[in-house]
Amino acid sequence: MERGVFTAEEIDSILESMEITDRTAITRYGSGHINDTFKVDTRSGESYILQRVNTTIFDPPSQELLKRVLIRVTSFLKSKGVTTIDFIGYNAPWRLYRFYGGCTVNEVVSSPRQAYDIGRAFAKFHDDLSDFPAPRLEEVLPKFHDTPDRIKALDEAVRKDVAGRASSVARELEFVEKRRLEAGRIVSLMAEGVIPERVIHNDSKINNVLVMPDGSAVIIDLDTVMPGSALSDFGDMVRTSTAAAAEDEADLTKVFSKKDYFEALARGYIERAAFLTREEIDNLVFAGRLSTFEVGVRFLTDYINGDVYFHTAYPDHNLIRARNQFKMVESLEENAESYEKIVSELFSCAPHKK
Ligand code: ADP
Ligand code: GN1
Ligand code: MG
Repeated sequence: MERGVFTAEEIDSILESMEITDRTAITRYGSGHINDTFKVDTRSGESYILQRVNTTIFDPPSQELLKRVLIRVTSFLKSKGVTTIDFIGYNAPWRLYRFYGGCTVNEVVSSPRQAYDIGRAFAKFHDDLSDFPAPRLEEVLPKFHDTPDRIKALDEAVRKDVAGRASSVARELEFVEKRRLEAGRIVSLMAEGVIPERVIHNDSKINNVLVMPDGSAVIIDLDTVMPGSALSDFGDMVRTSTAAAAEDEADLTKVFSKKDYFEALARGYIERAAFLTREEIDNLVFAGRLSTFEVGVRFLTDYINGDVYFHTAYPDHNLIRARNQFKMVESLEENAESYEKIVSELFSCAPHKK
């Protein structure tokens, strides 16, 4: 999907409706795949993030629901003293919030220490939300991590083949076919009540974490905070924070999961996530493969559908991403045994329920 095109006049009128009348510069910002994000500088020296939520993914009723959910979640986090997104204006689909200057956003991890910090930050996020009050948080995007449902969407895309691309991805479809059966493991364990439901982020990739100048982490992009399994978040951390290269690296020899990053990530997460159950711990390594596979399936589906969901910068971008993710899955499969060993060693010295 192309990024949205907006004139300076359109953006200024949105800003005026949010009482910002002294802007000096508007710059496209970040590399998110979904929303249109701008940094706004003002004469007063204050900077803001202005964001237009994707209206294809969030239709008008979901926009209103999303706003209510975000206000519930951020108010709850703020009541606990957690630094979070601070909405200054919210005129759906547009919203404005404080720009955290001086922070760093990484696309790939470049040291085990960074991976450790990411693991710890999301464990704290889960812990902070562990006593989220009733009623159950509404699901703005239902079945978000229902992997079999994502495969069903792929099957549907192949059947319709609207962009005439299905025949060119036979190898990738075969890769999916071989893993179809195990894709339902986490949703089934949740349905059976073996894996608990928690309030989770659902999009715990590395560039949704701002690293503040004092080294602390602020978790952003809360549009997908919904009930789900902590395993989905841990899985997406493994996908993005143990990867040696970015998710759209085309040279597949550079794409693999790094064992020292995994060790650090898992250590950071497990040390802080004292709430984890035995069943969750037992599925952490599997979750890494599953989340990576799921995102690969989604990129492939979008490629076949003619690039209607994720922002793309060139025609084969989604295909390059899908191949990259499947290479990463292979690497995680190869490392499975050693990663299981790391988790069981970490678990044996951690203060969890046994
Ligand atoms: P998307 O849903 O499109 O991924 P995000 O909310 O993640 O949108 O924002 C896109 C990028 O903008 C982030 O990866 C980050 O680089 C930057 N960003 C978002 N919010 C802030 C903020 N409050 N301060 C500084 N940078 C931010
Ligand atoms: C999207 O918005 P962003 O870029 O943080 C997507 C995630 C995918 C991710 C893959 C709402 O995340 O689910 O895992 O791309 N977000 C949505 O990089 O679909
Ligand atoms: Mg994002």
